[in-house]
Amino acid sequence: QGLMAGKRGLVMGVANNRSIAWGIAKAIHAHGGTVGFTYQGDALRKRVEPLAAELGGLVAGHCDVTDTASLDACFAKVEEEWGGIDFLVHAIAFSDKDELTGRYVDTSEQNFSKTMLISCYSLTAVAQRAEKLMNKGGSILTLTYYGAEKVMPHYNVMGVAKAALEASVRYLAVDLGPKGIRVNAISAGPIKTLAASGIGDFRYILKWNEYNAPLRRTVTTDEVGDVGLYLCSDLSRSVTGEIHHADSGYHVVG
Ligand code: 0WD
Repeated sequence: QGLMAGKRGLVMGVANNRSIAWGIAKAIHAHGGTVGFTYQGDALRKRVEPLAAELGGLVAGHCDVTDTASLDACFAKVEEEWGGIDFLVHAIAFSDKDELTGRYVDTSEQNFSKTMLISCYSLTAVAQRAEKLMNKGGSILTLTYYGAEKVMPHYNVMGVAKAALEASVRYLAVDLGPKGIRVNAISAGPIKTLAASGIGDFRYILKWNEYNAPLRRTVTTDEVGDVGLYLCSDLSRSVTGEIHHADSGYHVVG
């Protein structure tokens, strides 16, 4: 029973119970969907396994998107267990925190490449693999931030990577559309997660959003989870290539 009844999919990017990916996984599960999880390395395995168990989900294994073998292994596991998937959530990003402060102009080539690989290219890498498992169509969802559209203090190279990620959403939507596979992004307002704690002056950004967003508050992972539920479900069956803001409306004033 429910909006996601009979639907199965992979949620990548749960680090702990404050992760946006976890908010989305909970919402999908609450509406009858079955969720598979990947974790990055042994340290996160200890956090992700109990969370997956809480939702009766599948643990697809270790996946570091910079390691093709681990990516292939996770998708192989999912294919073996389920045959196919209906949705895939990509909630993965990384940049050296020394470069998430100060000036963008000082970005190193090495961190630029690494940030682009993990935060942007990885969506395409997972889409290639998801396409093979979405024979009945499906929904691919990623997470982006307003720093892709406007310069936000300290977001720097991550803003450039998110701009490329948003462009990737549009190109992937066109390529995969004929197969009934939709590709969208949620542009989430700032939330205090592990990844966000690497961004300089993050508390100030939260306050700024709280004072200036039309709804006069920040957003929660559960709220972003509900938007994720909509984009993964058939309710959004006519929506693809979209960057959907879930930010208390901040983007209309920021
Ligand atoms: O304010 C925020 N928190 C916002 C986050 C606002 C708007 C967008 N986002 C985005 C992030 O950029 C990211 O794409 O949402 C996505 C999820 O981020 P999150 O929920 O804020 O952060 P977190 O709970 O830390 O999850 C991100 C995870 C990693 O966690 P850590 O903190 O350990 O780096 O991405 C995963 C990892 O689990 N990750 C990787 N997964 C596979 N391979 C890799 C990798 N190489 N690198 C990071």
